[in-house]
Amino acid sequence: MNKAKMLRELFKKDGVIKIIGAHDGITAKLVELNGFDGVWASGFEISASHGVPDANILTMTQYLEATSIMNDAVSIPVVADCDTGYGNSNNVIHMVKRYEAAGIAAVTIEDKRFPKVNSYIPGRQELAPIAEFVGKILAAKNAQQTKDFMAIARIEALIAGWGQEEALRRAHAYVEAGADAILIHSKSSTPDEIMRFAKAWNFSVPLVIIPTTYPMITLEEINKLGIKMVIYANHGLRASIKAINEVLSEIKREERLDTVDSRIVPMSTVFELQGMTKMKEDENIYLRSGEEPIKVIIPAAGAPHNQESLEPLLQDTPLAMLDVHGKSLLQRNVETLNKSKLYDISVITGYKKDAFTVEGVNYVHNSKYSSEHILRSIMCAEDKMDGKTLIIYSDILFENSLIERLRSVESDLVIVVDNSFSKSLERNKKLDLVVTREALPEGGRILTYGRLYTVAKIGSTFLEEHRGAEFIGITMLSKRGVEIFKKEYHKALAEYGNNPFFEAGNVFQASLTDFLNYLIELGYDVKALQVNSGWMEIHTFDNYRYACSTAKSL
Ligand code: SPV
Ligand code: MG
Repeated sequence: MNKAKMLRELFKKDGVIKIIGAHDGITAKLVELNGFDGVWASGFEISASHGVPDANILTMTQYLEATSIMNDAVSIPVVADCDTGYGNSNNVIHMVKRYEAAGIAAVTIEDKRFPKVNSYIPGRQELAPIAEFVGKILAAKNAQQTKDFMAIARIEALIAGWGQEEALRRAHAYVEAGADAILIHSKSSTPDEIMRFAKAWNFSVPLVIIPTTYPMITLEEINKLGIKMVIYANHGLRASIKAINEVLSEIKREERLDTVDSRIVPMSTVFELQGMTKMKEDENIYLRSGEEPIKVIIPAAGAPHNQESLEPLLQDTPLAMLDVHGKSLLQRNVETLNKSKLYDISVITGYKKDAFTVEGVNYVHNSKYSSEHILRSIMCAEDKMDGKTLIIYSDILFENSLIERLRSVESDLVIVVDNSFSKSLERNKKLDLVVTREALPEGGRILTYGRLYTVAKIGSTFLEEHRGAEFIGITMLSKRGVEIFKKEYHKALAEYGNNPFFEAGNVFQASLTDFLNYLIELGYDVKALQVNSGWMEIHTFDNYRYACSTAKSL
């Protein structure tokens, strides 16, 4: 339904139509979100938002542009304050064509002389002769192209001090000329003169009021007077000026930002109002590049476990949210992934889930994190795995060069391994060891040319002399790899259930490495990409200190 029709329907329904002033897209959205029936595209607000008086200083095009921005931002009707119609009847004809074409539901024109001045400004409030204004209404009604578009005639006789009789005389003439509603304006500090006018009103044409100076009038009283529409003209603008002023003066005074935090909305609220969520959804569908999209899953659910020296730091914080020189581990990894244009990142939370504050990722909660392990956490994001997927442990830091190397790999199931781990062993940690069928090149300097090695076995309990490398916690699954992963996972669940599953007590407690072993035993080809730098784990306090000092020196 077009918006003019929507407004007409509102006029047909019982009760008072409530519209409120706005001047830009975001205030218009707030009007809609707060449940008002429509937006009042206030000339006073639009002028003020340009920093100029409400006295036809702006041109019609400027008012129309602001009004269209509001109209485009909302799905409710917009009633445009068109002052005197921006000139004589010729200007009114042009104005109606332009506003109607822009999808505005209704225009109001007031019976003052162009250029007008805001009704609350004492002094010059010059009324147009009745005949002149009747001509404008005729011009407006004749210019409109669709039947539902409304022209509301605004009477300024009470504002100009010409009294009730003149107001009623004008109102009758404007109804005769075809006005769709009569806006009777008053600057009295009580509703008395409006009440008198409304009580004397015996036409079926609806009445509209703007109770700015008699704010004590209730909606119920308005309804009882038979007034059909109320315009709360400018409260949004005035609220925002007060709020902005207070916050700005405090920032100036305090010379810092955090003291005003509780009085401002988070950025996320602005993003939401701007329609960022919808834009992101659209991007997922329409924004395409030649590259295959890659999903990222970061299981970060686990509570501290076997990390004695770090545990005091992990009382209230999951490891992924540990601060590494001013940014959490997760924030750093998300930025690294973003650098490689990977934005579809799902983080599985569990332990201390409320501590996860990194923005720009999807959070999926594994409520059974205390009895389940990484494999189950990964599968909490199963529905996200619908194409090439990277699984990255949350307790490592890595450079995006690793991601770039993985991106060019053509295999279905690939893990990243490092065999420069004699130092890691000294770090007293249970490693995920990897044995490859072919020997990995050894030494500090290696050239692999992206060669992949076949994984024979992976786990932490087999003999060290068999070890070839260490799994660093990054796995890449191709689209087919994802299909294999999901299919075999469900089979494993069905077949093993609560029975021992490789090095784990059962499938629920299985690590990713148990599952990779399972895939290898089933005959799938799991490949290893060898690296010997560009990452580090955070398992001990020493690791953590090293990570902080590295981050500091960057
Ligand atoms: C406006 O909001 O611009 C109005 C209402 O026209 S008033 O300020 O009361 O004139
Ligand atoms: Mg106005």
